[in-house]
Amino acid sequence: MQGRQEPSAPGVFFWAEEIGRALDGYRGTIFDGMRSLFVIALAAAGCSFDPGGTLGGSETNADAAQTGASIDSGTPASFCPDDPNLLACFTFEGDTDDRSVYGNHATATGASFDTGADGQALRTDLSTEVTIPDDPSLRFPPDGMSYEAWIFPDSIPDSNRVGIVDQDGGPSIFIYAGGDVQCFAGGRRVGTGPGVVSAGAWAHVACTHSGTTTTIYVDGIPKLVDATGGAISAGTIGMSIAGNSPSGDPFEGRIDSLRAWGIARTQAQICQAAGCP
Ligand SMILES: [Ca+2]
Ligand SMILES: [Ca+2]
Repeated sequence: MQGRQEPSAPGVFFWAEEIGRALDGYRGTIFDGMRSLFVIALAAAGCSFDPGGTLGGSETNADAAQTGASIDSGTPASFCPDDPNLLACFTFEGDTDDRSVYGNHATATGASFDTGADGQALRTDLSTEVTIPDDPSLRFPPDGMSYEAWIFPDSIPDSNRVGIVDQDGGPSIFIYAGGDVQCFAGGRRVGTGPGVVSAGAWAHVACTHSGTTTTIYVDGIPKLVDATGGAISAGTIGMSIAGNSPSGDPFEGRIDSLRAWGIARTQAQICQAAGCP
């Protein structure tokens, strides 16, 4: 009551009645407003969880669910942590920006974006070129590297190969005839053999090299371990996504959640990225 004149007893009753009438008047407005906000919130929640969504392509979400991929509508910031060992991190949420601390953004021609394993993915065809200019921060150290990505091949080559990620003269992942995932690192090219990835389905592929040992993972499971490698040589002309660096061997399909690390990630870490149970 500070700052107000103390009312007389009848004045108090009058004042209370006035407040009561005012509240009666506001009650409906307040409840209507709350109901409107609730409806808006429900609509927003319904929209964000709509599996049909604006991205469409429910068959790919089903495929992603089968392989354990996250199918939420975005990528958490924790996917691209401020970790100096994370050399490049692409979520492909409508762009080819590198969300690592280094910001090694890719330039893309002939690329588009489509439903991904997590949010949106990069969609590529025979005309697509996605390249990252060389930068010292993009070069792997001699004793540790990892690539990991979700891929959705539209087709599997009958012969030759298609590039997933390649640092010319440095580490790469290619898909060879019949769905054979091959990794080059530490002076050696090794492969899983055919049949580990298929057309029309999401698969998580990863390659790590420790300075001696190359491991190729598919859906978080080691498919090839080779301990006869040596020091990693890093390329110096940049990196290509969905093709050979500097050109050729284009990959047709979708690529999502691509990371390059300057360390050999552990099986547990690869498995987590692959959505292993
Ligand atoms: Ca994505
Ligand atoms: Ca090359």
